[in-house]
Amino acid sequence: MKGYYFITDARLSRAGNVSDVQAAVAAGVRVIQYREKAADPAAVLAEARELRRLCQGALFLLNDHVEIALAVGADGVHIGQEDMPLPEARRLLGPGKVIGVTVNTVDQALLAARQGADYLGVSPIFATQTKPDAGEPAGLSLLREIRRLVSLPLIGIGGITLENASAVITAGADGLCAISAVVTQPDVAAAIRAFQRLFGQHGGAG
Ligand code: TZP
Ligand code: MG
Repeated sequence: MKGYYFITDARLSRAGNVSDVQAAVAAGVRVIQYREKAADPAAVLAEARELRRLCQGALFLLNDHVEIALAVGADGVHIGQEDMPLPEARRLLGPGKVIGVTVNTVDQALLAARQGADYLGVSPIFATQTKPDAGEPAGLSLLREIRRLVSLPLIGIGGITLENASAVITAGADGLCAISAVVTQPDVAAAIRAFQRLFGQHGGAG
């Protein structure tokens, strides 16, 4: 979970999810999350199958859709506070799959850790327009506090740019995701590599 964590956003993307995921794989990203809020389940299933195929060598996670994750053989899911509860998702997916949980408070982080989350998305660190219902920016203090109490990998998300990303890492994030700062760029792989360099991570050759 260390380094740059990629999440698709077809609405903001210049080149589309397939191209963006190819760029992320080429850049050596280790975790790729397919997040699609607008399409119907049949379309999500079809695209998930295609993206799954592209993600050899990287973990492929489904946002929200536990049943689609199972259907396409994804490596796991990422769920929020209003999604299927973690114990239920774990029961369906089994112990071998990755389950990440979005948390907005220390209490949510402690509960998710107790319930067996594999990593936490701490959100939103800064103000974001990408997820209108993300809630009030938590700032770096929430990340620091969760870091103090929880040993799981922490992924910072929300309003992260190249300018503020180092502060997120210093506050205790193992990884981070920046959506708009990456998928709106003409060269997605180059944008990802710029974030990876902040971790001293070296991307692939493509
Ligand atoms: N979850 C919490 S904030 C967010 C998600 C999916 C959106 C992050 O997008 P951006 O463009 O990096 O602020
Ligand atoms: Mg969700």
